[in-house]
Formats: sequence, structure tokens, C-alpha cells
Amino acid sequence: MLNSVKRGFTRSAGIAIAALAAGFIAAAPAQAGPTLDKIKERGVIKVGVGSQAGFFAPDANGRWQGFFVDFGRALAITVFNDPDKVEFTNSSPQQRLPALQAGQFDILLSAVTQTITRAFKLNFHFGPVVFYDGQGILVKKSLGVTKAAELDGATIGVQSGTTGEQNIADFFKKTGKTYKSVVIEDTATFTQALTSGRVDALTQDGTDLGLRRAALPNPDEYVLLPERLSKEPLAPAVLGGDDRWLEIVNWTVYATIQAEEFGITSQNVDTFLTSDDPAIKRFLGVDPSLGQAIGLDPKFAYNIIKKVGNYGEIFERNLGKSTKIGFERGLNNLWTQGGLIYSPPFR
Ligand SMILES: N[C@@H](CCC(=O)N[C@@H](CS)C(=O)NCC(=O)O)C(=O)O
Repeated sequence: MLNSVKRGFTRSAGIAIAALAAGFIAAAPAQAGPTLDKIKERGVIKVGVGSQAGFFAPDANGRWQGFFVDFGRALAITVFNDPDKVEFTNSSPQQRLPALQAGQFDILLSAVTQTITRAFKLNFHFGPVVFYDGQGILVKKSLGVTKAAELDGATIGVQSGTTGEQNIADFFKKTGKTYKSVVIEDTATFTQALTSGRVDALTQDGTDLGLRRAALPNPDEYVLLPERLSKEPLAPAVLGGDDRWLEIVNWTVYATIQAEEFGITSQNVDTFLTSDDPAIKRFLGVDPSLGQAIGLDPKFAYNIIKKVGNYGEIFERNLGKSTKIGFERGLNNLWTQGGLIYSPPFR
């Protein structure tokens, strides 16, 4: 009798301890990690950005808008369920990498190219590529050049601290032609160098040049040459050593992509709440088991989609055909549509 009572007690205590432990393991990760702790204490995520309208720029009311900005807002939703608990600070390409290293930012959402040197030498970890870009060259139409290979002896403006600085050197080594580089740090003077005639051409990420061209009063007088000199996979960058923070970044971006794969938008997300599809139930938190298991708000993906939208909406709103920027999706289309945008499973 005593024995069976004792056994019973031991078993239920064992179950309770196991349940507690499981609960602890499930709940702990969202709190763990120095970056997230710091962010929660501060009450805001610090994000380093550039200043190109379409990617990142304050609007007339001083509120930051843009493709990369929207991923910052999505991140603030994952962490705080509030798209405004995020502080965007413009930092030049030259300064933003050391600033991330020094802990002045929690993340760069500033069109940073993922490279092996930045991973190993700077100790950066990269989230999912949010934009597949390539380096371009912008010239004045009056120069009469129609392809990059025709440039010989040209003076070319490069933005300091960028991958473009190195790529252009590689390009001219390959073509065997000569060029003179003018290294410019300040973003505003970068465009002016071309419009004032100080340089014959500018080289930078193709989209950056496209955005600069679109912002000029006379865009038709400038040509973005057709070649792309490099691969520029643009990804969120965080400092290495905090896996938990990196995973929060990863799955925040993936949530926007997975929503597009499911056909879930900010407009129709509520109609999916009654879906019988178990994957959609898990994704939107109708079935809270996934969120509980990973220690995030089970509705984090729902909240992101409702307030910011899916990847395609973010792209279209800021850069797409309905904007004056008018970018094609191209490589930035879903993998099911011939692009490279792909989410791992939410399970
Ligand atoms: N992807 C390149 C270039 C990044 C870059 O310079 N991006 C542009 C924006 S698209 C920029 O930050 N320009 C300066 C600014 O916007 O303040 C790199 O990682 O080195």
C-alpha cells in the first residue's frame, strides 16, 4: 500500500518536474540571448539603415519607410508586437559596419551584401537574403556609352566601404582597360559627383543606382548600363555570437515569405484563421503549439502579416510596378515563380 502510494507520488512528481522542465525549455529561449535581453530592457530595436527612398527614408512626417524598413518593423512585431518599437538611424556604408561591431546597432538593414570576409573577419552573421542585387554602372547618356566594356579611361565614383569599391577593380582587371576611381563617402555628394560632371560614371548596387536615377529631376539623361558586375545578395546583418537573435531575425523574414507562399496577405489574413490546413493553423497561431514550442508569441507571423504584409506586398509597396521605382521581381520572386525567395518550413 505504502509502496504503491509512494510509487504514485514519485511518478506524479516526476511528471510534474518533467512538465516544468519542458515548460522551462519551451519558454526560456525567447528570453535568452544578450541582444534580446538588451532590446527588451531598452524597449526598442536599434537598426542601422541607408538613405535611399524605396529602401529606407523618412517620409514628410519623419516616419521611416521603405523595403528594408519594413523588415525592421516586422522584427519589432516579433519582439514587441509593435511595429514602432524600432529606431532607424542612417549610417554611411563606411561607418555602419564598425558601428555594428561596436554594438551601436542590433542589426543592419542597410542593403549589406553577404560576403565571406564580412562573416569571418568582421564576425557578422547574415539573416536570409531579402534582395538579390548586382553591381551596376550609371552614366550620363551624353557620354555615349552603352555597355560597361566600352568604358576606357573613365573616372568612376565609388562609395567607400562598399563591395563596389573592390568589384570595379576586378572588372577592369578582367577587361584590361583603365579607370580612375574617385572614392566618396557622403551619400548626397555621391550622386552629385555624376550630375556635376566630376565623374563620368557611378558604380554601386544596381538597385541603389536605379533609385538614385529615379530621384533625379531628369532621369532620362542618365543610363544604367545593362551589365551586373557582381552578385550582391543583400541580407540583414547581426553581430556573431548570439544565435537566438539571429534566429529571431531569420524567422521574422521567413514569416513574410511563407505568407506569400501560402497566398496570405495583410488584406486576407483573417479569412485564413478558419482554414483547416494544419500548416496554416500552426503558421498563424490558431494552433498555438508551434509558438509555444519555440518560445515566441504563437501569433507572431499573423501579427507581422496583418500589420506589415507578406514579402510580395513589402516589395510591391516600396519598389514595385505601382511605384515610380517600378522594379521587376526578377530573382526576388518566389521560387515557385522562377525566383530565389524561399522559406524553410514552419514546423
Ligand atoms: N551592398 C553593398 C553596398 C551597400 C550600400 O552602399 N547601399 C546603399 C543603399 S542601397 C547605401 O547604403 N548608400 C548610402 C545610403 O543610403 O546612405 C555593400 O554591402 O557594400
